Amino acid sequence: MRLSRYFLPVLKENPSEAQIVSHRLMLRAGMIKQQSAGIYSWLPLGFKVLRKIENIVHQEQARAGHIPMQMPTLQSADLWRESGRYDGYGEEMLRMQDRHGRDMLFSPTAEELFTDVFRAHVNSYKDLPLTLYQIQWKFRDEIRPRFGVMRGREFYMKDGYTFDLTKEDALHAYNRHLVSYLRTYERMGLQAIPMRADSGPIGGDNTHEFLVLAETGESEVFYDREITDLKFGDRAIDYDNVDQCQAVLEEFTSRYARTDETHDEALFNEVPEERRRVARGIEVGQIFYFGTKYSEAMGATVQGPDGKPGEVHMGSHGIGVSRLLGAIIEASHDENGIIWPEGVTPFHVGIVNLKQGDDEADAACDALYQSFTAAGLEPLYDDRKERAGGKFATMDLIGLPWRITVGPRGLKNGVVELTCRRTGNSEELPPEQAVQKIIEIYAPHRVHVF
Ligand code: P5A
Repeated sequence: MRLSRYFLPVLKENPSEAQIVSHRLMLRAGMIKQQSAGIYSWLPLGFKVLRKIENIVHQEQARAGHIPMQMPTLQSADLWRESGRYDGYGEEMLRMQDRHGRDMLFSPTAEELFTDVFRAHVNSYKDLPLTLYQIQWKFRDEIRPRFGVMRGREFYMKDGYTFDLTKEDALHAYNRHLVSYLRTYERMGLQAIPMRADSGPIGGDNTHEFLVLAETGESEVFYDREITDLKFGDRAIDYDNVDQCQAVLEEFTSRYARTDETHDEALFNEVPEERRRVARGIEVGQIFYFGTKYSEAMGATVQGPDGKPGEVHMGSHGIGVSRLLGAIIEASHDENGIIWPEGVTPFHVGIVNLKQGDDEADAACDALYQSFTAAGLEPLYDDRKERAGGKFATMDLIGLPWRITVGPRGLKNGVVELTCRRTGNSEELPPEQAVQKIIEIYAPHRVHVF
């Protein structure tokens, strides 16, 4: 993309309504525009990162054997009356009526809808286990929407639903989700710690939240510092292997880590004092096992091996896809702007032409642009007739991890400058070598687009 032709409405001034750095930077970098409280338009740069995050989620779900589909955002209230949640859900549910006076709602979550599809089409235990999921807009009429996309009213969520014949199988599905989520967040450059939590209106006793440590997080968290040394890394996991998934669960959840909702001071005090940490965290996901709560209320059964109707054990598993943009920026920025991890960056590399209009500089930038495009990478080429300082400031603000600076002086010596956004380190090297280096850096981050 050439910046002169892109739509990147960056703001020079700090927007006064933004209280935290991620919200401020998303507005300044022209990623989102507020339309009403907690409701945002996703401008091209923000939309691009949202898609990158979404694609990583899809890819890791596919690896775990989970099946994507799409549900409507508007639902009939009758389904929620069946589960008993219509009256109980409260003010957060946006309710409306259609022209016939029928009660409708904008989905805040979709346990009822998935259970309805299941009961309509799945009859036999032979069709289990089954995990269906979607990535779809949700609406919760939060009393205090704030911090930009962190606590929106309309937000984008991955929500998955597991259907199993026994509690044991359902707990394997739970573990499988935990493992796949660890991997998902790490690919986005995040450390998200699974913590024992409270299940709220979703229900059930088994639940973990995934928290990214950040001073601006809304949850208070208590944990054993040793947890932060754990890395999922590039392990090969067979997601159908019960023991393997169980082992990862135990590794990542055996140390003390709880949100304030479930915090137990006496248990916490058993952790050696020098390892005890009290901090704040951003909840980027939550997994639940709630047994037969919805299947029973809504009459979803399958025929068991003995020919009799058998119960269906369920869980649901969520990732805050739009919230993740805020969480990533909170975890990765400096005073000049965002620093995108390679896995989610909107463009792979920025090209800054120091002397637009100079034949040699223009030709060198065009050649770099072609090389990246041919290699399947997306460069953002700042081809505007602007002073260098302004171009650097824009690149730093929007946070591309790598920048190539091209100017007549370097070209005389056959070199361009390659700069790392995170460290600020630069090196001079021939253009072909710069291209090669960038290609290698991104090799582990290629995202197959669904
Ligand atoms: C799990 C999937 C559920 O709704 N039902 C389907 C279960 N869980 S949850 O914890 O309530 O939500 C899942 C994740 O969505 C994000 N989230 C939000 N993001 C932005 N703005 C909001 N108002 C908001 N509410 C929830 C969180 O990341 C949460 O973990």
